[in-house]
Amino acid sequence: MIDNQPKKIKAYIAGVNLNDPNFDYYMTELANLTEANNMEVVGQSYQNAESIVAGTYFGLGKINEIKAMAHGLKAKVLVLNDELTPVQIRNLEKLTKLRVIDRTELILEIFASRARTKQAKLQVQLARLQYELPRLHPSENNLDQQRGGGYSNRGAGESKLELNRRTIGKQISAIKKELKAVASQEEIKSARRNQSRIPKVALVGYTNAGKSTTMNGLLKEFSAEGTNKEVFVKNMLFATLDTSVRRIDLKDNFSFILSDTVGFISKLPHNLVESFKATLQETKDADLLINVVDASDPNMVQMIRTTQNVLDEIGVKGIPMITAYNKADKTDRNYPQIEGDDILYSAIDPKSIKMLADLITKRVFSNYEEFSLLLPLSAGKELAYLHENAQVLSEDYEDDGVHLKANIAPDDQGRFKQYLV
Ligand SMILES: Nc1nc2c(ncn2[C@@H]2O[C@H](COP(=O)(O)OP(=O)(O)OP(=O)(O)O)[C@@H](O)[C@H]2O)c(=O)[nH]1
Ligand SMILES: [Mg+2]
Repeated sequence: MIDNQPKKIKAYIAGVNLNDPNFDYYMTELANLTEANNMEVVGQSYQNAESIVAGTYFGLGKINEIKAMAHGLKAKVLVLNDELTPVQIRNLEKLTKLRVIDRTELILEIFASRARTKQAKLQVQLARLQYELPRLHPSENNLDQQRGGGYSNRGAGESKLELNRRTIGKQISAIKKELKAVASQEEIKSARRNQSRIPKVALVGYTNAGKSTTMNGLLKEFSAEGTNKEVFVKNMLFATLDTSVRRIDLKDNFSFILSDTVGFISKLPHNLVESFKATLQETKDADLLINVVDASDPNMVQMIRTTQNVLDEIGVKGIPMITAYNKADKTDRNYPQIEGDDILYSAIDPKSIKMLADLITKRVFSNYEEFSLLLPLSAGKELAYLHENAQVLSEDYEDDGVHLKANIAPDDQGRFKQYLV
């Protein structure tokens, strides 16, 4: 059989451990990220140290060791666990004769290869340019030739550098402008959603945990549009880079708005988080977060911590949260089951999805209260509002008006005071 697959570039991964208890976990993530970027991890090593060596990241002895190991394993690329300074990258490339990629560039490359929509593409491009800007160097002749090479005399190099900086600067402001235009359309849509009382629930969590699968499960069970509105699911890191928003109609007239968004990983580059602000807005506006966790992953606890750290970084505070332990079918535990405020479930199991929906209902509508109302027949607008924004339990048209029983959100209760019976 002829193997048509292009050969994967071999990569050696390495990092400096500054006595960090999570170091091994970060290296596992780094290996997964490297594979996600279509490279093959052929070996790895690390150095324990009190501090990073300013000019070269590792000490010289370690660099020589890595060079020998990596070349022995036919690696072409050295992937490092932290964001490095431009000087460190350049020096390491000279000393190891390998292409050096730091963690930030690796994540940016994966995002770039996954971006499909205009907004995602612009956001990734913006983060990339912002990463590159301080990394331009006088020895570089043009933007395509980012590193190494170039023996131009200093004066000429510097003016070229200024030109490159200006070009990138201009590109950055052009992209920001375009993003603003895209974002303002999104804002109009989200403002409309925010006006309505329908609760907003956001799926969040570590990448590949099963957020999109959970959304599809809920759509299948509870949406009139059903499978037409399904979102993209794949067993890979960062399958989702956009936010999808869907309406879920539960039984008994309960509805909520559900959003699915980009997944998280440790040490997400700050630039990337910044440029994905618009995408993450839906999470900040939510009434309830569902933190989807892969319960079959041995690093589950660190993944939960990672999600919490990213939520802190994007400024999501004080929103109630359900922790949803997914992929229970890959564990030996009984599911679905409610565990305190949380749930153990499988997103591909209808019974699990129904239990998750019940839990969401309980949490989201817990502060709703039941009222008996009598509305005059002329109050058509108020009636329509109740149907849209409250849970109408019963409705009888009689001579004196419309007799209603409804569960009403706290913010709406004042509005219907005059109709109480
Ligand atoms: N066995 C099993 N597989 C699941 C379950 N839920 C999701 N998966 C699989 O896990 C992989 C990732 O699922 P997604 O729903 O794309 O995960 P995500 O959290 O949206 O991931 P990103 O968008 O990449 O951050 C896919 O291959 C799914 O089929 C589950 O309950 N059981
Ligand atoms: Mg997804």
